[in-house]
Amino acid sequence: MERTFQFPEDFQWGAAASAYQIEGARDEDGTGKSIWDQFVRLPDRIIHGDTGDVACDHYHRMPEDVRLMKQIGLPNYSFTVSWPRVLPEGEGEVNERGLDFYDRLVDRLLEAGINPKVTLYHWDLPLALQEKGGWPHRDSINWFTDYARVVFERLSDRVNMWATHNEPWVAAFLGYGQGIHAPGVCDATKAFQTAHHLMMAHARAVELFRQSGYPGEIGLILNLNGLRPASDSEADRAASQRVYDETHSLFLDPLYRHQFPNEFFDWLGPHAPEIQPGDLEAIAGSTDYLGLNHYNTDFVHHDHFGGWLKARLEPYAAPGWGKTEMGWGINPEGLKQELLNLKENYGNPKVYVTENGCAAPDTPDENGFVRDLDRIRFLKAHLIALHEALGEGSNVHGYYTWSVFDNFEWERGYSKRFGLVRVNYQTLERTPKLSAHWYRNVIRDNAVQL
Ligand code: GCO
Repeated sequence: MERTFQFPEDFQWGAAASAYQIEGARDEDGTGKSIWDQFVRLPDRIIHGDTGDVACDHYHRMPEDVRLMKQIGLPNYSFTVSWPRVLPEGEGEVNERGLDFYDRLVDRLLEAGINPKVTLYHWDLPLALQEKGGWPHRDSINWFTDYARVVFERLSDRVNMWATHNEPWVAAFLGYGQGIHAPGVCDATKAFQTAHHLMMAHARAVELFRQSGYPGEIGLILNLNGLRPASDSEADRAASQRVYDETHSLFLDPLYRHQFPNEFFDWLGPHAPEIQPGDLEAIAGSTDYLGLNHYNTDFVHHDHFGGWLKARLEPYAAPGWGKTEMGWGINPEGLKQELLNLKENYGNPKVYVTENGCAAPDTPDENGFVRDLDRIRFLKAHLIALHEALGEGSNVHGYYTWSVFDNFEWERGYSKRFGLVRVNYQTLERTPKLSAHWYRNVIRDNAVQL
């Protein structure tokens, strides 16, 4: 018998993408270089040597892409602004042609009846600022706040939903810790300092937003994936707590508990970030909502040779599920657990699921059409898990799937596809997949059918 999972009347549906992953046009209209423009040119960092130079060519095809978003029925679209397109040197002179692109994008979206949601930072730090020390430098807080002011002033008359950062954990620990993302630095201490400066930059930008009286709400987007100790051993449980502290506590504790994870900092010893007087007060309460990105769950093993956390992750797939094309364990219950964890341990803040989706094999037919039943199964199961969390009191108000289009998947280049819409990277032709048609019906009905 078919079951219907009906969502609340004002539930927010949408899809997300990010500037470096879809725009291309990295040398046009006065845009500056980002740390990703440099990183992708280092040998062996990106599969197949792919770059974001062209990506989906969204910069030139934006009107067509907005029409496509309307066609697939998106009421909301979450995009990010490329900092170096707006401030080529990261600070100082504004590149009006770069800012004009986002101005036109917002107008096109509103004309199409689509609400724009703007994230200021999705990892593309201007290279000029990295050369001045980057996020490990305390000045990064002011650089970001000045950049935020430029974008607020241009778009805040039409944009009412903002986020400061997408996934500060990734920007800090993959960019400055593990070195598998730009700028490719491998330094745990710099990574923890970066995470703190990202939180301070978030807080100062929110302070500016609120003091300026801009309309709407502003939040922070965190990747909060599921963690399970690999065994009941004290060593595995302690390792799982350390991974939880780096990926969750480091960000959630100062925001919602008005404290830093001090025991974790003590364990980290020399890697712990330098905190200045007033920093905690600045971060505490500095968000109107939390954006929750969730993809997968991992087992956590203690591993004496497992990097600075002395831990090793192993994908966990729930019974009846396997792994996605990214090798990530599929566990829809993990999304419900993350939502209920926020409810039970962090004061049940307002939450939007700002990213959820999967990389799938996506074999096209002769017309480029992809019958992605596996992606539909993934999305449906996660929406049902979200619905269950709602029923248990989660303060979740929306869901954005990742992603609108297939796009540049960072160190994996174009080898992994997450989109509702297939992009043929030779012709740049866009073809909505079966999941786009399915998602349009979910949005129309504000419900999921099982
Ligand atoms: C992230 C990023 C996206 C990724 C997506 C798939 O969450 O890592 O926001 O840029 O492309 O999550 O990995």
